Amino acid sequence: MASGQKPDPYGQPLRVPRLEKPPVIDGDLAEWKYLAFTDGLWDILRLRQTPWYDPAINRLTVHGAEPPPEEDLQARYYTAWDEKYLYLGAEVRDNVNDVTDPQHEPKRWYYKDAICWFIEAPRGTAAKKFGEGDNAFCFVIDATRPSYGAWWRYGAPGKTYVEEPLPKTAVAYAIRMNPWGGGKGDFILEARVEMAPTLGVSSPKWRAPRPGDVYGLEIVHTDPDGGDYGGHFLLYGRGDDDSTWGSMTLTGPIQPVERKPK
Ligand SMILES: [Ca+2]
Ligand SMILES: [Ca+2]
Ligand SMILES: [Ca+2]
Repeated sequence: MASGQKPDPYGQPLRVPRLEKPPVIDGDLAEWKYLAFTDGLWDILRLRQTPWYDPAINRLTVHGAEPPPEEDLQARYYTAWDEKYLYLGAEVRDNVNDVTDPQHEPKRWYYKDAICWFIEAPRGTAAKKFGEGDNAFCFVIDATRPSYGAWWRYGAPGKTYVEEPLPKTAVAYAIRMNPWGGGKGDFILEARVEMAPTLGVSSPKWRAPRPGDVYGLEIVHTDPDGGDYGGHFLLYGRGDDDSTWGSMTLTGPIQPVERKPK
């Protein structure tokens, strides 16, 4: 553990590589997915085996005729960085795209299909809930790209739970629906978020990123599929308390997995 930081709650450091070439944000992850941090395919059955799993939070919902749980939601998530940006991606199979919310408010991404990266930068000493240094970068999987489609929840010195759209100049994202032709709820999300105008606003302790810097990371993926509040995957964390978030280390570039000739 680096000094002056909360311990890694799971003893499982998440090593997030730097990209040498900036991706094109077009809804196709091919140019960087093998150079990013990913730990493969997630579904509810795998989540159930993790140390942060809580059946009251990590769950899927049934609204009548539903496919088996592994077909309700399965996803691969990708995370990387460079000098200026965090790069965030996901390839998802979802049985229903649901972005309507009976009590819609712009900040209610969690009542819609959405993927959020919760980032604490730098990883601090005290447990907080969206205080200084805590950020959530949230993408509603609505192909019409509404004004609340890219959302930023954050804390700052003296402020908690600030809710606003990600500044337009700080974010680029693309959503491609039904990318494999196998399901209308399936999608690819590709995004980049500029760090200085987001992480730099949230904490005066943030500095331009370097290999070895440690951030907190949790990924939250909501999947209501009809009705109000619904399915919810949490990776590397147990909710808004940043002491439950995984420990993410920025590393130098990696090479794709090599497949050996026979
Ligand atoms: Ca791309
Ligand atoms: Ca689903
Ligand atoms: Ca869904």
